[in-house]
Amino acid sequence: MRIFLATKNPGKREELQRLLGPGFELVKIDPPHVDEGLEMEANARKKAIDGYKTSKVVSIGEDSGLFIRSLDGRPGPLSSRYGSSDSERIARVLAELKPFKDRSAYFLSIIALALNEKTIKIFKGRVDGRISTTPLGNSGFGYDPIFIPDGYDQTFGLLGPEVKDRISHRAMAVRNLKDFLQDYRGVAQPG
Ligand code: ITT
Repeated sequence: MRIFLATKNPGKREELQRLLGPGFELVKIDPPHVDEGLEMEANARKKAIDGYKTSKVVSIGEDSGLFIRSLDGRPGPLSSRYGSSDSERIARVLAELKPFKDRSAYFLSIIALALNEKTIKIFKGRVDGRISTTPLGNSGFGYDPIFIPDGYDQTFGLLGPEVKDRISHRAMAVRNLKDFLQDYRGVAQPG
């Protein structure tokens, strides 16, 4: 099954393709400029609908972010805009978090699936953890070098895709999406 994905983030595309597996061909298109606000579900919807309008094929959009308790949920919906590069964003988070003892945080992923311009389904996933004191590991993207998921003592950057693809926010959202698509395909293409 071919699905279009409107994203400018290659790390996100790579992960989504891996998680969807070989039964799905994820075609990346550059999103027309989407004005992202603080409402993550609305952002995901906009990206999915833009993808559908461009491709006229079932499309997904994802909005995700890192929420840190001691920073009142920042960077949250602003995760991709918290600095001009991953290393700048990581440095800012570590600097802001320095005075705090509580380093707990979670990643949230919201995937919107546009079956057409009007029919949009939403799938969510979350993984809890904490922020490390220094960046470690190069695997993944974004804040992976500073996020230690609950139950582990290493960052996603060190744990790599085998672990991340089992427990991440995106893995959880994609599992729900795949369940839906399997049923949807069964109904749309009987036999
Ligand atoms: P598109 O909107 O074009 O898809 P984006 O990178 O701007 O790409 P978001 O608006 O959803 O995507 O921002 C998500 C940001 O949250 C992302 O850029 C990372 O900084 C961070 N993030 C999300 N999921 C992550 C993950 O699995 N590992 C590390 N960082 C993640």
